[in-house]
Amino acid sequence: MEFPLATTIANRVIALDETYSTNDDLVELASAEQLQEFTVVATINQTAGRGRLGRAWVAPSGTSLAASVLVRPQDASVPLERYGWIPLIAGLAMTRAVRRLVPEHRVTLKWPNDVLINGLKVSGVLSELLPDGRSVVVGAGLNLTIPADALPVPTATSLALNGVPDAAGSLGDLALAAYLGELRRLWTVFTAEELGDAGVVDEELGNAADGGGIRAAVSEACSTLGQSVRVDLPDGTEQKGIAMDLDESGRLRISIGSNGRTQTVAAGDITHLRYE
Ligand code: BT5
Repeated sequence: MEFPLATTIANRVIALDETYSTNDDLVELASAEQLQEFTVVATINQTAGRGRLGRAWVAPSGTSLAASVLVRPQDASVPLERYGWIPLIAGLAMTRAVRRLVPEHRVTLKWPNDVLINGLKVSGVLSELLPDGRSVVVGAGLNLTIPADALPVPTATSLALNGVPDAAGSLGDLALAAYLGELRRLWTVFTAEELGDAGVVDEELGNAADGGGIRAAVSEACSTLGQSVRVDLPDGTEQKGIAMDLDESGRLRISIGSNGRTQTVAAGDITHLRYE
């Protein structure tokens, strides 16, 4: 499918009829040629989508948007320790885009990268740093029209299942345009925060020079905070506690037990324990 609306927001949209993984495509392209920031690879037929930690992102052909966006944090002097915000910013952009499409439902961000409608996953984000260390490919999957009997896992949902019509097959373009619009806006604020640029004022996020705008906005959308959670850590161990807040790098701080001990988690899988 073509993405005429999204093309007005990105610097370039490479629309593919079908591909294995839009992240792989963009990583390969960006390694081969000099691409502008906000170059996008998008399709609604992704056949070998990747999730985090070697997992798969699965959707029947033509029912889910896969989009990867190139950003260059280093061009804006974003230090490496702040790169943790990038998937969170993408998740927040998707949360806002989905909220606009389903205003009557509860849309939240589950740390670090899932967008949930009423607790069910409609979108996931996978960010990958390019070998040059300068660029990041931010990939997002968004379930558009997957019917109930074709959901890949029982914890998934789609926009259509929440009442969003796919008028003339344009939902993918509409959703991508909404997402890219939010992502560009948040990116401008994020990079201005890094530069301490007092000239950038966002109507919702306030003055970038005050700092904390992105952290406050992500925290507001993040339904993990305040919850009793179990964290499955990449080393195979687990930790239970209360998710308290996000630190200056976007890591999740968890309070454990009653003696005020905290643990900071940079990567891991969170289970909101009330869903168990
Ligand atoms: C993610 O990983 O959620 C990141 C998914 C990123 C996909 C995009 S699509 C464009 C770009 N190109 C790629 O190749 N990837 C990116 P993770 O947090 O690891 O979640 C994966 C888990 O979500 C799976 O193990 C399933 O349990 C579940 N899952 C798989 N497909 C799903 C779907 N369509 N909807 C909801 N949940 C799904």
